Amino acid sequence: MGLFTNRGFQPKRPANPKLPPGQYETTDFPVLTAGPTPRIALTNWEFRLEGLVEEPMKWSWEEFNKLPMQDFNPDIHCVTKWSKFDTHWRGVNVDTLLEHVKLKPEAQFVTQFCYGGYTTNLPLADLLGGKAFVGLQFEGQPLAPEHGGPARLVVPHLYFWKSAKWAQGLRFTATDEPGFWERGGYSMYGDPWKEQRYRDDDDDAASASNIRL
Ligand SMILES: Nc1nc2c(c(=O)[nH]1)N[C@H]1C(S)=C(S)[C@@H](COP(=O)(O)O)O[C@H]1N2
Ligand SMILES: [Mo]
Repeated sequence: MGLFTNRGFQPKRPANPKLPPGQYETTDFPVLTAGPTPRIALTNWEFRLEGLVEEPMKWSWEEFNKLPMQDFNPDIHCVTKWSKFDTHWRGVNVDTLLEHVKLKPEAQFVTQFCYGGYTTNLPLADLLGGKAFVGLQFEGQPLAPEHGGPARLVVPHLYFWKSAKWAQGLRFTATDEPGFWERGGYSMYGDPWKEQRYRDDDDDAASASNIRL
């Protein structure tokens, strides 16, 4: 060892500021699905807003495709620890969908529900303000069935299990109702930057108060 060699002063590769704690970057797009991939005929497809709304709303595939669409280029973070940067999506902002219903004041949480039966929950605020969208295209192509096509939620600021594939609609609720993985012990909120993978990682009161297993 030379006089000036000291392991403690080795220059360290700076952490990637886009990478949440405990994650690694991948360029693949892994498929994570609990169960078989549902096949949905576009003629039967619909997307619904229901629960605590004055009048429920639904769109056929044709109607949904006439809604204003935008491009979104989020980084996505899976709880199984892969993160994928700069993905390219086209879809409908959830704010745009909500222009078509009047929410009841008690509506504070949302359950995303799906063809195939998967559900996932989150606070209403996490779908608002341009933070979430229903994706119809990925990298310039119609969204592949294994990734949730024809349409899926994308809520990139939360772990990716909070982004329901084969989306069928949003149900507005007064309390935070655990969905599929949440009933199995995963976080009610799932903030990758706070590494909220499991229920035990959740902030205290906010997420614990309304749990109904
Ligand atoms: N309907 C449905 N949506 C789902 C899932 C699922 O099993 N069914 N898995 C979730 C999980 S755990 C993850 S990590 C992402 C994976 O999306 P991908 O397969 O497109 O990577 O979808 C989420 N949405
Ligand atoms: Mo996941």
